[in-house]
Amino acid sequence: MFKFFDKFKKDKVEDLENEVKDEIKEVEKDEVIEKEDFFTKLKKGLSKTRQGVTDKIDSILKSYGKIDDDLFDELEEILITADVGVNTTMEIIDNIKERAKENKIKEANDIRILLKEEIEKTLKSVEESKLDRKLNVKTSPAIILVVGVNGAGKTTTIGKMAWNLKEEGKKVLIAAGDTFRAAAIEQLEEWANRANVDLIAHQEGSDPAAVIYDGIQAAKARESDVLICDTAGRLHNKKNLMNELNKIFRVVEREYPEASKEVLLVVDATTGQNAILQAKVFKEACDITGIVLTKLDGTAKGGVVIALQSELNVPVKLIGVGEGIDDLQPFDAEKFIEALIG
Ligand SMILES: Nc1nc2c(ncn2[C@@H]2O[C@H](COP(=O)(O)OP(=O)(O)OP(=O)(O)O)[C@@H](O)[C@H]2O)c(=O)[nH]1
Ligand SMILES: [Mg+2]
Repeated sequence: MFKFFDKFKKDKVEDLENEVKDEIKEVEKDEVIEKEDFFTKLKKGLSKTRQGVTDKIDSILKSYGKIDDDLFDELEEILITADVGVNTTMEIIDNIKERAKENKIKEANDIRILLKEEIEKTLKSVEESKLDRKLNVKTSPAIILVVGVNGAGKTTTIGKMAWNLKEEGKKVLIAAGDTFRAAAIEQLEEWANRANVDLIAHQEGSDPAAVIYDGIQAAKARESDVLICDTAGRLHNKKNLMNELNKIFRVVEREYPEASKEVLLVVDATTGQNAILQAKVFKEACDITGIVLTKLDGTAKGGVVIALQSELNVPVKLIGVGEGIDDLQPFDAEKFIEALIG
């Protein structure tokens, strides 16, 4: 009788152990799929730029066979069309020419590797100290101020970022600092619900700095790890924008000096060279610590990330490759080139 019971117990334990092992295998499989998905998503997100850049480069290199000046002119045109920017493009092409001469490269096809290396060099051209593209949220508390012109993708990015940080195990709070219209607050509320994080909001038309003030007090009381603040992009002129942002910054300095600070500028990749101009204006108005480049999935102008990096000396930290909550990725220069040029 006891023997039977012991065997029954042993079988049960073995069954349970096998079940756990199976579950672990499933989880490991999911992780592999997730990792693949990340890169696949990036590749898919960059497909329009790839069609505009890589495919054209491929056909030109094939059609030329040997290197000559016309080939370089055509390469130059492709990069400029992809919004790599005139100055940055010239620099890249000049370097390739020089290296091709030095290394006595004659075959057009051998240019590809030089091009890849030169783009990578440009993407990594920000100061060494700024090459860390991780968000400054390692120590708690942290505050992230999100700025940018209207329609750039600030609110959407905040939703995605809140979700990502929550997935990492952080306690996240959002402050609705864009008080320009009721719809903006509702939109943020929707994202906060989706990401399952709390939101601090006032009524439409109220003082944004007061919302941020309340957000900070709430973050302290609730012991939040990260407070993410939305701001309005719909300001009539540069002076207005600077005044409002400065007021917010003063509140943060005064009320939350212990928090690590990140000021993220959100720019829309589909606006191409305009994104660079915007970034320059904001850089004058405030101390931007990172750039988020959104809507890369909707444009053939993905080359703008290269120009942004070479002209601004501010690291691109995140990229948006779709409208879904999981469509925000950390920017990785090597993976970006791999997805773009292969
Ligand atoms: N395809 C695509 N669409 C995006 C991405 N990021 C944002 N969007 C879309 O861009 C539009 C504007 O985004 P918002 O987040 O509302 O932009 P905002 O900067 O908050 O705009 P305002 O509040 O008007 O200043 C929305 O329709 C978003 O879905 C992205 O990475 N890819
Ligand atoms: Mg918004």
